[in-house]
Amino acid sequence: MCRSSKTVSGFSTRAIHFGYEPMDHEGALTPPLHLTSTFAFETAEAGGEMFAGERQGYIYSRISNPTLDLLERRVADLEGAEAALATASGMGAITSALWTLVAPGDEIIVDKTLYGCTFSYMRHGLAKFGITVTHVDLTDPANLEAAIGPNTRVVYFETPANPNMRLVDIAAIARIARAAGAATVVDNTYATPLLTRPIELGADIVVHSATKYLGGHGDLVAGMVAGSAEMITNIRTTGMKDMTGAVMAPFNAMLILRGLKTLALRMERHCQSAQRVAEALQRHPAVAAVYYPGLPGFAQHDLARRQMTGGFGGMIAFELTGGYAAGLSMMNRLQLIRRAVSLGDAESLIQHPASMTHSTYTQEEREEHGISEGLVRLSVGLEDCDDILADIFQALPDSSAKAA
Ligand code: 4LM
Repeated sequence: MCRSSKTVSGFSTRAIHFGYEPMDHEGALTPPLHLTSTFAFETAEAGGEMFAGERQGYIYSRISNPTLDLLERRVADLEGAEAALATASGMGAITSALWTLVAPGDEIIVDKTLYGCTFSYMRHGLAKFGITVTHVDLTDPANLEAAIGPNTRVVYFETPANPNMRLVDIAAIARIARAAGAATVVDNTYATPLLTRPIELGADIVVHSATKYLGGHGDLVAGMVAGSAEMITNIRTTGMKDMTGAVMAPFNAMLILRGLKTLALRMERHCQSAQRVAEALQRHPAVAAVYYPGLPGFAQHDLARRQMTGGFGGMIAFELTGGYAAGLSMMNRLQLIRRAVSLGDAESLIQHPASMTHSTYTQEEREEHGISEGLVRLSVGLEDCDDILADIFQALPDSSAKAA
């Protein structure tokens, strides 16, 4: 394993240098790509000792790989965690973690609003194996206090939540969960460790779709889990090695290491542009509601200021006065912003959750879980903000209002 580089402190400095010393690798500035499935043992005895956990070393890339190892240590450092695990996708991160943490008869309490496939995994996946999945509105910690019980093993949520931007108070929820002996698992995909570090606020595990901001360039699908060394070892050797097999390819690890180098720069720009776009949308007569944590009128703006210490993010949800039909025709008039799911890319992306990312909910479930049919989700990209605004304004029903 690579020896750590000199003591470094700033977020970007660590995102660029942490855990890698070029002089350990022929002076190569960029960490080598270990494109190998398996590793040779010096002797048969050495191989046996590695399998028995008596000797350090690489065995097989479904367990660990030097390129993934560097990414894992770097993400752990950025999240303020002891350890991390790279996975094939965000869903691979979520499923590997949860299959490890729960067993039949256990309960998992989840927030009302979740990414569509996470919701589907809870409702149709975990539930099928004798795990009780209870949806609780975690925006009010008192609801957790009332719902948590002796069988609750995990409390799981996203903040900001996909797609409606609801926030959950990580510190308050983690305190209640810990007192009841349950682990708090936070999906930090929207915020990234630059904006919010859940583990520092008391959460036990952080999961990511690294497909999004961590990779940042829309060229891969990947996930990460971060937490204590003990938990990550369990998730690696149980949930990932034996249950999901959701291992990240070394080439993707290399692309994410490249993406991380500009994470802070990119997030700063995403946040700045999203704030401007949210403010402009809010002033437009064709817009009925805008959900963005950086708006003073956002219902949980105070929590956002406390918890999203690095900025309010690049994601916006909004509804038009003309509802569903107006939202879809506005999307169809866009010329620069791409109609696509996913988020956190350089390109601005727009999608309609009810018919796309959250079509895994029935209409009744969406209603019950606060995902309105007319909601439109915008991932504000890295293009010039004036161009993003111009595209939105030419597409909105009443284009007489001026862009900011
Ligand atoms: C999307 N999202 O919303 P993989 N957690 C969150 C997510 O938004 C996603 C995942 C996990 C979208 C994908 C199409 C908060 C995904 C799952 O797609 O498995 O890397 O992540 O547009």
